[in-house]
Amino acid sequence: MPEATLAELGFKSRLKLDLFPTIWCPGCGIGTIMMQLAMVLDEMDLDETNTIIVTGIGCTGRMGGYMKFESVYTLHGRTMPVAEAIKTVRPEMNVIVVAGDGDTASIGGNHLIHAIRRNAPLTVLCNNNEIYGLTGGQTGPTTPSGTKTLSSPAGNPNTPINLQGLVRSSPHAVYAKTTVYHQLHMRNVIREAIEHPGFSFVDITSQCIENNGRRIGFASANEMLTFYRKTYKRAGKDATHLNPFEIGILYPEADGAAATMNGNGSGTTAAPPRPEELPAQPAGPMASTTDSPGAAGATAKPPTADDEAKARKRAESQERAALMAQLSGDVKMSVARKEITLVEALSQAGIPIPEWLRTGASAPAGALVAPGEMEISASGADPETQEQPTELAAQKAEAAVEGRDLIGGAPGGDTQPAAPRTAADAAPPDLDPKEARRAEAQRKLALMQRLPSELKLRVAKREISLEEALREAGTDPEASGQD
Ligand SMILES: Cc1ncc(C[n+]2csc(CCOP(=O)(O)OP(=O)(O)O)c2C)c(N)n1
Ligand code: SF4
Ligand SMILES: [Mg+2]
Repeated sequence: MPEATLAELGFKSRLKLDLFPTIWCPGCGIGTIMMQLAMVLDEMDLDETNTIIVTGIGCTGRMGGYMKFESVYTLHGRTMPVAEAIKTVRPEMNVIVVAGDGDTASIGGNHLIHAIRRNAPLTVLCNNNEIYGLTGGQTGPTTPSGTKTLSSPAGNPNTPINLQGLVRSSPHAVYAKTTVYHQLHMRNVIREAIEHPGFSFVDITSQCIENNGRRIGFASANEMLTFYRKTYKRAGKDATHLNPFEIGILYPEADGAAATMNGNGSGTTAAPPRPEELPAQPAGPMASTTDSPGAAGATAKPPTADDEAKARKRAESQERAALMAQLSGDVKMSVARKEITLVEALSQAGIPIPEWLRTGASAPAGALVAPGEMEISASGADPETQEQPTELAAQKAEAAVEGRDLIGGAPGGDTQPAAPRTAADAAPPDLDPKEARRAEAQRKLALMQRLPSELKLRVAKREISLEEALREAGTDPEASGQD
C-alpha cells in the first residue's frame, strides 16, 4: 500500500532512537506494536504538539519512554483516569493509552469499565500478551484457562475476561482485535481507533516469549508468530462480533445509534440512545446518598463558606487553564517552570489580563461568589471594600505572593521595568542555571514591554523574533542579547 511506504519512511521521527536498544527481551512483541504505532502517528501527522501517550506499569508501560511524545508513566492500573483527566483539560489533544493486559483489565479493570461507560474519548492499545510479563509470568486476566504460568503451575483454573464483551457493552465504543503478526492490519485498526471520536480499544495479541511462550512450549518468538499466522483469520466485513481467533474491527452502528449486539454475541443489548443534553442537575450536593431531589427539588444544604471558597478556587483554576491554553508551548513551559508569571506571559502575548488575576485580589467574573463576599485574598485586598491597587502595587502584591523580587520596577507608577542590556547583565556567570533561565526570561520580558502591542503580538506568534521587533520599533537590537 502506498501509505505503508510513506509511513515506513517517516516513523523513526516519532521514536527516541538514541535510547535504543530497548530494555525489552529479544523477540518480545512490544517493539512491533511501538513501531506500528509510530508509523500510524507519522501517517496521521500526529506529534508531541497534538498527542499525549499515557502508559501504565509493566513491560508495555516502558513504551512511553521511547517515543518522542509527552507521556505519563502512571501508576499500575491507573492509565484511564489519568488519560481522562488529561483529555478533560486538554480536549484538543489526542490521548492514547498503551498498557498491558494486567494493567488494563486486572488492577485497572474498574477504571476500564467506567471509561467505556462514559465513552471517554480515548484510544486504548492493550498489549495482550496473556501474562504479567514484567513480574515474571504470573496468570493475568486474559490468560487462557489451563495455561501453566508461574502462579498457576497446574494450569489456570479461571476463565479469561472477555474484553470484547466489556468494550461492546457500550453502544458507542469501537473494539478491534489484531495480532503482532498481522502488522498492516494492526496499523489500520490503530489508525481507525484514533480517528474514532469516542472510546476505542485495540486488543493486540502479542508474544511474551520469555515469561510465557517458553513455559507453554514455544521454542522461539518466531514460533509464536507462526502460531498467530496460522490460527488468526480476518472476520467478515460486516461482522458484528469477533469469534475466537478472528481479527477485525467493530464499530458502533451508523450515526452512533445503539448497537444491537453486544460483544458476546449473546443476544441483543438495545441500549438507550445517549441524550443530547444531560438533564438538569440538582443545585448542590444531596443531603445523603439515599436522598433524591423529590418533588420539591434538591435537598441540598446551603453552601458553606468552605464550599464557596472551593467553588471560587475551582472557577479561578478553570479560567487560569483557559488563559494558559492561549499561550504558545514555550511560554507555557516558562510559566510552568515559574520563570515568568502567567500575568507576564499574557501581557507578553498581548492577551487581556482579567482583573482578578492582575491584582490577585478578586474572583473571576462569573465566579460563584461575588467579589465583595469573598474572604480576603492572598494580596490582602477585597475589591468591594478597598481601593483597587495601582498597577505597580498589583505587581508588587503578585511578586510578594510568589516570593520573588519585582525586577526593575520603576518608581512613580511607571510600570515599564528597566531591562538589563545584555544576557550577561541579566544572568551573571555564577548564577545557577535555573536562576539564569529565569533572569533571561525576565530580561526578554522587560524588552518586550517596550514594544507596541501589535509588535508584541507578532513576537508572541513567532512571526518575527524579539530582535527584529526591537529593530522595527527603533530600539537598540543589541540590548536583546540575541547576538
Ligand atoms: C499497585 C501495583 N500493584 C502491583 C504491581 C506489580 N506489577 C508491576 S507490573 C505488573 C503486571 C504487569 O503485567 P501487564 O500489565 O500485563 O504488563 P506486561 O508486563 O505484561 O507488559 C504487576 C502486577 C505494581 N507495580 N503496582
Ligand atoms: S518479559 Fe515478556 S513482555 Fe516483558 S520484555 Fe520480556 S518478552 Fe516482553
Ligand atoms: Mg501482560
